[in-house]
Amino acid sequence: MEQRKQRSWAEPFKIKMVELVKMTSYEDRKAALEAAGYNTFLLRSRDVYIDLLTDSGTSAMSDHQWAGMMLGDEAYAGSENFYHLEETIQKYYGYKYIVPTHQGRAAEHIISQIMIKKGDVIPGNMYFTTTRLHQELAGGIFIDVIIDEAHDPDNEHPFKGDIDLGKLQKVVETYGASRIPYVCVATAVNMAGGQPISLSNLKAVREFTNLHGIPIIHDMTRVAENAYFIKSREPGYADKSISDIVIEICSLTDGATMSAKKDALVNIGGFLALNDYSVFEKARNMVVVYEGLHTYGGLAGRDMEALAIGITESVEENHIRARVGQVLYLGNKLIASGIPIVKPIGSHGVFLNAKKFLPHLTQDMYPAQSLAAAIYLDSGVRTMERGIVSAGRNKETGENNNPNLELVRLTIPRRVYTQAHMDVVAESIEEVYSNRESINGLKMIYEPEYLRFFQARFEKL
Ligand code: PM9
Repeated sequence: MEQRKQRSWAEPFKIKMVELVKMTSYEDRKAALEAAGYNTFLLRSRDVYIDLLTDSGTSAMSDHQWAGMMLGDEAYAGSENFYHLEETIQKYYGYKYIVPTHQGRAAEHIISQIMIKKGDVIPGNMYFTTTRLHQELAGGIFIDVIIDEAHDPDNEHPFKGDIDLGKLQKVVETYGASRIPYVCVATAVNMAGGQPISLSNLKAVREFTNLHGIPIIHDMTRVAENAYFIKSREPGYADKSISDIVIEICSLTDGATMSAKKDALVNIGGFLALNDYSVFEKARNMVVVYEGLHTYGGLAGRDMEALAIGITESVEENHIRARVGQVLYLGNKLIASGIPIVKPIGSHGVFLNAKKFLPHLTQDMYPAQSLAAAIYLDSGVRTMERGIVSAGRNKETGENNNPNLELVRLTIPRRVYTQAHMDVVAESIEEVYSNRESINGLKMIYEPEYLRFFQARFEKL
């Protein structure tokens, strides 16, 4: 039989409206960076050329989603869009009860306050900044039970989001099941580099937690992207649809927090999804204190409509293949140029290994923060630090957490940039890499109490 040549792929959409971007001069960028205290979160977006800060709330909505915005039912109570959203979440994710929230951290706040009491411990597959903070604010302590491979940027384990059952067992033995309100399982583990958890591991975690009567709360922010990796890497799933894999993942958990600003293709939105009616009842009561009535939870009716449509689009095979495909395209380009990145390439961005990129800087010189600043200075490409600054301080000792992963995240917004943009980004990283010895470290001169990476300021050493 004739062997068919591997064909090129293209973005599975046509562009109907464009937003012009501005190119800036080196002098403009130097001034903007100084004014921002070398923190890319403090740059104004008008000073940014290609914005790879985050994939959160930065997606381009489809024409269907925009049409849905016109169907907004802005009734204070009982909005039609809430019921559409509820049905969609039940259909695509399988959870029974839904509490809408304005974004993911609001759902994390509610579930943490309801389920965690002082002295509890919450095992999870690597920390996430806002998730851990809400667990701590509720009196709990997060314990990392991800497999060791996840902390090694060069380890090519296909499922670096997996939980180490030995570590989980040890947490149960040390603290007792009664002090573990739930295990927090993230799909497409963000801080590990967008690394997936396998279904076989999740099933084993489910069996183990069932034995001890411990619930699983799923951070499902990037569940469809995780499903893509299961389909392409896990034996037995190649012929399953993304939608079926997503449902299977969710069915192994008891509830979920969702930042819909990622997978679900909206600019704002989130929810808490639960199967336990008594927890749902408490959450539905709490949402009216912090967010808004339980049928809008801090969202406009039109936002809920766009979200319901976004969920259906997020599990379409063509969409998810191209979405993750674009990340792989950029990652493979950088690997070909010898740039040190986290491997395997993850779901929502390419993560530069700043320790290897800038071996002359020690971690207390903030190599990832310095590298993100240097990339911006070179080309106006905005990226994000995911290292010692993001890791914050130990809740008990006040000491800096020193994560093994000192990374710069090149996060790809969904349906926003083309492959040509990726080529420009790769060229900038290559240029910065060739001049890497000239990059100096930074000193932190302002540190806010919570989530310091958002607002900290730095000075050149
Ligand atoms: N993630 C991100 O850029 C935005 C805030 S941190 C820079 O990656 C997970 C896995 C996330 C996440 C946000 C949240 C919080 C929870 N879990 O930002 O509150 O990646 O909607 O969600 C960001 P919200």
